[in-house]
Amino acid sequence: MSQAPTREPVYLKDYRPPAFLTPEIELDFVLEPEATLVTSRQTFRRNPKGEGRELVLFGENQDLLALTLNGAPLPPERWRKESDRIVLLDPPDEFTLEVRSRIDPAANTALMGLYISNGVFCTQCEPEGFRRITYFQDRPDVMARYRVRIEADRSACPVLLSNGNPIDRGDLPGGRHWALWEDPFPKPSYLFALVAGDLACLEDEFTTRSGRKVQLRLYSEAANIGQCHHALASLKKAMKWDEDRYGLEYDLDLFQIVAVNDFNFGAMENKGLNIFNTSATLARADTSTDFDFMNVERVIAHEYFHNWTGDRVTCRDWFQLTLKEGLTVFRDQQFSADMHSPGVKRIGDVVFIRDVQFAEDAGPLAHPIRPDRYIEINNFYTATVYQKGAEVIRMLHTLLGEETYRKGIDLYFQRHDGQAVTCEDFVQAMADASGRDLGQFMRWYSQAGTPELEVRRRFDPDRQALTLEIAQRTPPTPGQEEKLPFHIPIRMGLIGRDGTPRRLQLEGENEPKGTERVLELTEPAQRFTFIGLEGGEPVPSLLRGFSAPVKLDAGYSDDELAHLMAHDTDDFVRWDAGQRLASNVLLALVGDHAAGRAPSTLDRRLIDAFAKSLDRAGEDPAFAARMLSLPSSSYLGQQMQVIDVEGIRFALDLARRELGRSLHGAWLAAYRANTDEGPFSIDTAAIARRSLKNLALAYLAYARDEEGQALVRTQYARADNMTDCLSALRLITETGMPESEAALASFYEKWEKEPLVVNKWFSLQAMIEDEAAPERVEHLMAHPAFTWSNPNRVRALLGSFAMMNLVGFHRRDGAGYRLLTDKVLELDRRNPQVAARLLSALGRWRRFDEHRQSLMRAELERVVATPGLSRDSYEIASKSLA
Ligand code: 0A1
Ligand code: ZN
Repeated sequence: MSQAPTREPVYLKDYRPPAFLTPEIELDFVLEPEATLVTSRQTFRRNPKGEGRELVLFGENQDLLALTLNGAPLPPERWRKESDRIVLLDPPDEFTLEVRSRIDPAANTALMGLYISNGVFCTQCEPEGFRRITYFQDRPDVMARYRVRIEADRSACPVLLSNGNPIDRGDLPGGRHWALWEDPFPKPSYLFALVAGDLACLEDEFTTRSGRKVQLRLYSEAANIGQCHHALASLKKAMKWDEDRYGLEYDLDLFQIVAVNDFNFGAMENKGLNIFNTSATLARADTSTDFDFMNVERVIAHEYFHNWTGDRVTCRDWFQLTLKEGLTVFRDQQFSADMHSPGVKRIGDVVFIRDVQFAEDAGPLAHPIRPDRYIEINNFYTATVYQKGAEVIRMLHTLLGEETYRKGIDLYFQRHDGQAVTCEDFVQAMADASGRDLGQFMRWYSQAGTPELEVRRRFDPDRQALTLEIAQRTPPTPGQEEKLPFHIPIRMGLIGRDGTPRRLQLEGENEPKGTERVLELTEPAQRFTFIGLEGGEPVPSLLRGFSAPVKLDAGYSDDELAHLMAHDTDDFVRWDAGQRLASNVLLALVGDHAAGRAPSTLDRRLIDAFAKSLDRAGEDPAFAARMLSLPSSSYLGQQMQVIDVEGIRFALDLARRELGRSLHGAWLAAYRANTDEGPFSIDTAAIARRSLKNLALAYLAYARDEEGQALVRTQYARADNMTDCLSALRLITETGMPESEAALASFYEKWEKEPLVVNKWFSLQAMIEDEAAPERVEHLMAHPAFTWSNPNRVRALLGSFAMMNLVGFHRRDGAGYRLLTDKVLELDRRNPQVAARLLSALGRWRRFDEHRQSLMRAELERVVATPGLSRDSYEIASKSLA
């Protein structure tokens, strides 16, 4: 029953309250893979705030079997059916509607609504999947109490789950059984969930701070249950942390998590029944990297935190998505910082913002954290809405301070618990709690683009005064030519010539106040003069902790960068100074390459800076690993007018090789000093040592050094954990060591029964940056283990290739672009959400040279011209071309 999707945008300004409220819904499922019967019984009450006489109920991908109002069939003149909805014409003010329909979960390849993953029935309803289950208003401001009866075959589906509390269960003739669930909390339909299948369970218990016992249950296929302990332990940490840091307690007696193989995103916060991608749940030393362990902990926490920021207080409409996502990402960032190293965590988050979100903000798909229009809301689960949204909450936290921020949060829950609200409601609570005017701050919600700050400095030795003149400017984004100035917090300090922090006294102040403060920029340009600076001109340390998502140009000299790297007290600023130094050197190399000069040596300044960081590596190995990592090709590309694919490759290759060679002894020492002999440990310190050890190994391998290669070989052969094993395998293949093929083959053979490890195997090959990449990726698509039905696998192969293989994807003949487009068009018919996401790799075409531009544009035009294209892919491709 596919219907031509409408491509008309939906606008924030058109928001109207729902015509009816739905206080209660009863759902009855008779589960069969190909023909599941769904009966819904909804009570309706006219909304005093609503308008119009019609009631619109959305429904897609289902056969409508019967419709009764207050028990009687609806006469034809009282309703009409359209392709994606039914419209009741002037229904009574109060009534009960019963809808019977039939759906086909086995045919649901889009993984929205009710579908089957490896024999397990499961649901995904955010944002608009519930309408694929039954006819419903299906908008987040319609909140109902759910009562759900599930009936299924007892042997195929011994486990029957839904939100809330189990009420009753029983057996039926013919080998069937049923269960009844009730969720006491009214919720929007996007938080509904159902799971039925043959699942194993890990159980635990958490006692809340008020002494209530909460049952914790984590379900997965039996074969995976041994890899679920880390997730369960992480859940308990998250529950405790939310009590300690936010005063928020879990509110039901049962919390359930189910891991499934096939899932479009990482996980979903359905009330009391989170559904997770196995990739964000399973973790065991031999199969998972340290990154995976941290990621599981983070995602488990994120979904758990949604119980308050998302479920108890939800979004009025989908434009407000960042209300729950920005805030919940900020909360999970705070959590990870508290669990591990705050500085290193912050640097990781900044790398993501700069590599991914800044790129999004600079391209055709740029949008504010609260968009004001969309064609397909699924396309707005973006780095902007999530991660930039989190930066906006972080700025509020910086402006208000921890204590006042907490008052604002408390006030927000006091006012809005049980409601569906807007971003204004959130910021208003912060404003009221702090007494601050946050009117200008709201521009962060409506203006897209990354502000650029330029800092001019003047030191007056006679007055011992340093003046910083800071100007802000935000480049135009689609549909927003002119931007108004933002309210930007700049956390800063001044580092003296002797390396110590100066006390800060602004002109007009009577005395210095501390060594760190937050400057507030609200005008297009502002001047700040610091006085009383004995001992000469200090180096300003600006944007500490990356206090705002902006680009900052302070005109630092190389000496000043070295000074900040050595002496600043802020991890982000120290690291960023190193990144600036490295960028300067790398961009100069790209320039040389473009001018036909191909230097064979590396600027001494970079080598010296690395030598110093290596010297201090013992102080904090995880931080050192960050200091010793070069800027990414995405970050370098953003700093060029035209992204020079070959130039970036050349510069990074040369820098890695030369850093490896000239610091050989130091790398070797770092490798040895950070190799743990005893049993594997996943604690923060052990992860830190592994990160530095494997980075050292990489530089040794890049140097094509005999001794280094021998170490790589040995590590691959002996590794007792996936971090070490995969690092070695990556280096073997990346540097083209002779055993490359054999190593890949042995890895596959060893891990072919572990889908998540097989994904790593696909991804690693897709990311090898050589000319043969397009053919290799195409060849791998014919591998028996490749399948289009599993989003993780598709992302591992095609996603890694399109997003993380600069040289391969952008091969001059356009083979990479063609391959991506061919496959995305096939995938679009099966899973539009995943297809559209992959397509965004073509979106940045304007940043490349003319030859590549025309090849990329041609592929986007081919996409737009494809008959039957999904709304998801249409929106991405057409906006990319605009
Ligand atoms: N709310 C989830 C994200 C999510 C969105 C859509 C999904 O299916 C299409 C699944 C998950 C989160 O923030 O984790
Ligand atoms: Zn979320």
